[in-house]
Amino acid sequence: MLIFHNPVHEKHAGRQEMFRGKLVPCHETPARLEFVLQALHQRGIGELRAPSVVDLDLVKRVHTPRYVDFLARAWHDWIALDPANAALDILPSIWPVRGFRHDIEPTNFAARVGLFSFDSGCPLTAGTWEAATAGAACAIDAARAVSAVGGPRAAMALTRPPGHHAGPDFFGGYCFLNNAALAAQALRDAGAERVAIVDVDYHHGNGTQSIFYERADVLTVSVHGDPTTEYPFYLGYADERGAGAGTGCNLNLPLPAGTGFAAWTQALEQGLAAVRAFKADAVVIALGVDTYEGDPISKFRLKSADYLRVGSLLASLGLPAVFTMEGGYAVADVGINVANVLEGYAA
Ligand code: Q9C
Ligand code: ZN
Repeated sequence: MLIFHNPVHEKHAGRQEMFRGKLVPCHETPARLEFVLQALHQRGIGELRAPSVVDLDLVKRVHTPRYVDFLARAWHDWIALDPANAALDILPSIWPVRGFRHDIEPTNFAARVGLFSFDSGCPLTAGTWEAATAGAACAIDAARAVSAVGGPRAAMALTRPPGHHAGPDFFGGYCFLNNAALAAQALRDAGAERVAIVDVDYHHGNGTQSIFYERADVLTVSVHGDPTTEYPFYLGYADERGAGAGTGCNLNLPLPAGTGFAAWTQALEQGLAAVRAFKADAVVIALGVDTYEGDPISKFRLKSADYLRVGSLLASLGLPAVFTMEGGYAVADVGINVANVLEGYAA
């Protein structure tokens, strides 16, 4: 598999996230990706490639231009408030909930951060823009590679920060730019008429769902922890089927906390059947391995060996595929679990 890895991912390194009234160390750390690179190297899986320069025009068709402009300038604006802010990360503290205006972009910095975010667990840091745009480039390059005549059948964007919680105009859930959505759009632009996104991260891919909710050309499928009890709580229910032209083009398969591999596999098979029925020309896999039994913030019970089977199930679609790296926080085991998916996929 061709693997576009983000060579500047470590420039995004959040220090702390809000949890139960105090700031705690971030779960989404640079070490996660280093463990994946190490496992792939050890097992001789994949061919590594650095990304090209990001296509910002494409990014601004998936996200709103004003959100992209906000992200690009956020750190500069933060330092302009007070040079001492360089020692701190940006965390939102105020949000425009129901009834507030979203059409006006305030000049106040905290107000702008809140307008473009949805939780206080996702620090924006000095290197976030550089890392997120290089990751977006990995996703776009992976999509263009599998679309090229004579290109590989599958490619991966091995990057962080992850992307699937980032919506049209907001960050959150450790995500800033939606790499899976960017890959899907790049596949569409390269000629695929219908693209499916299969999100196997533990958490519902709310950002991806929102980006494509009213579109008939991209099917979004997500297997995830029931939002009644699991993050992101406010989206990801089974009755969300898409809207307008996109009605019927979103499938949520929520499962209760505690779900093991047998029941999880049944849900995935249902999702893959929907992809087949949609007659997708290409697929994007939003690959989170926080479904792992050892994950510190998630509650499914997949074992490392199960990920080999996850890979072979995904391969059974027989479609050109782009993988994006999403969650997985049992840091030392993220590498083996991702490598198992790719090995199972290749076999
Ligand atoms: N104390 C992804 O997996 N907060 N994002 C959890 C735990 C948000 C996960 C709080 C979890 C987001 C890409
Ligand atoms: Zn997750």
